[in-house]
Amino acid sequence: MSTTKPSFVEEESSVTPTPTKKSFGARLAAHFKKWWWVHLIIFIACFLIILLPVVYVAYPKIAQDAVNDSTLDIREMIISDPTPESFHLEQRQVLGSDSPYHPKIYKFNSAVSLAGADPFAYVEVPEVKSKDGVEIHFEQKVDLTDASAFGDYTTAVMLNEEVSLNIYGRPDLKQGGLPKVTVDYNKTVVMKGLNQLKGFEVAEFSIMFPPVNGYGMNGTVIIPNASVMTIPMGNVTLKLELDGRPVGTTYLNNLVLKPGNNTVPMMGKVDQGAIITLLTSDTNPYKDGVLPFDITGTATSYNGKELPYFTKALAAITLHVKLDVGAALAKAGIKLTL
Ligand SMILES: *[C@@H]1O[C@H](CO)[C@@H](O)[C@H](O)[C@H]1NC(C)=O
Ligand SMILES: *[C@@H]1O[C@H](CO)[C@@H](O)[C@H](O)[C@H]1NC(C)=O
Ligand SMILES: *[C@@H]1O[C@H](CO)[C@@H](O)[C@H](O)[C@H]1NC(C)=O
Ligand SMILES: *[C@@H]1O[C@H](CO)[C@@H](O)[C@H](O)[C@H]1NC(C)=O
Ligand SMILES: *[C@@H]1O[C@H](CO)[C@@H](O)[C@H](O)[C@H]1NC(C)=O
Ligand SMILES: CC(=O)N[C@H]1CO[C@H](CO)[C@@H](O)[C@@H]1O
Repeated sequence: MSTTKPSFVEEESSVTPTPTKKSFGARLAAHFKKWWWVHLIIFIACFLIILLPVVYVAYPKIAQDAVNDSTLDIREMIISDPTPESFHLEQRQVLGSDSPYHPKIYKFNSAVSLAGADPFAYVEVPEVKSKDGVEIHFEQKVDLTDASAFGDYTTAVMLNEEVSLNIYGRPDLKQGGLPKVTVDYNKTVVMKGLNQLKGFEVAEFSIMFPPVNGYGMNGTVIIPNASVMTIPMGNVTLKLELDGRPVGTTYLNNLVLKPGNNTVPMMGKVDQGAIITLLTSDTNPYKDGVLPFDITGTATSYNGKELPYFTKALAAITLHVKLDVGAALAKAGIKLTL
């Protein structure tokens, strides 16, 4: 065959098979020459039969498995500029994955909800290369699609030590040269809540007698925030009760709860007459001058607008503090004989 001229071979295979006996190799070559397209089709078919299930069945399943097994750890969630219908959100989260694949997850719209409840907003998660430890940081304006569901979420955050936040979406994912597949992203992230502001205390307080601009009390409160959330509560109004009877109102202005202990100035309008009358009455049960107050949030306002979802959360808890009113009155120049 190596000695035959190409022009002759061409003629031989297309016109008349020569009776001359040829070597096995030559016959094989001739066979392929003639039937190459059949072999090509068989080869492609085999290739596809093996490849297609890998690409269209196994690969999406592997991709989905990897997404299912990945974890999400929200490290920082900063809410700012709240209005009754929206807020600005800055979030920092870290992806955990022990998958050997590092697909690209395209940006996707995710529904965010208190686990098991209806979504309260949609958040766009940016494109990320899925790799263990990769940080996802984004900032955006979030419109509340269900402000009442958000109120349920903020209330759950206020009441509980831990809160489950669900993030659901259907991102496209791409691994190397393989085609894009759409996967289900359904993660429930457990976050620390405010745990009823456990550890709340009045660090110091003074009584102004007579009241200054209507305020008869001021002081400093410490509000612990065990969560990773920064929450702008705005101007907070709290009612003060003694033995179930209202005795005043306190105000925490421009309150922003940050992770850690928040030291916040407090002003109060207190019914000083009623308190002094109680302390000096024969039936005064608080001989040491220390009064147990109950504090409950009644309103939050930000830029003049009521924020129902924060008010609801604040109204869900009652804080108990014991204040040495006798000593504070003495400091203000009022000596009572208890
Ligand atoms: C991924 O998790 C969902 C439930 O969240 C489950 O329905 C699905 O079968 C899982 N997929 C794979 C490939 O494991
Ligand atoms: C996400 O997973 C949870 C728990 O497996 C399930 O109850 C919920 O229906 C899923 N969400 C969606 C939108 O499929
Ligand atoms: C409270 O008011 C008094 C008198 O005006 C002032 O001396 C004191 O510094 C104030 N305390 C706080 C914590 O603001
Ligand atoms: C917050 O205050 C509490 C009680 O005063 C204290 O035990 C805790 O260590 C403080 N936490 C931080 C982060 O400063
Ligand atoms: C709180 O009230 C003060 C005084 O009315 C106002 O200047 C301030 O802007 C309010 N803060 C917020 C966050 O709305
Ligand atoms: C009192 C309390 O729970 N403080 C926590 C507030 O948040 C910071 C940061 O998340 C924690 O380190 C504190 O322990």
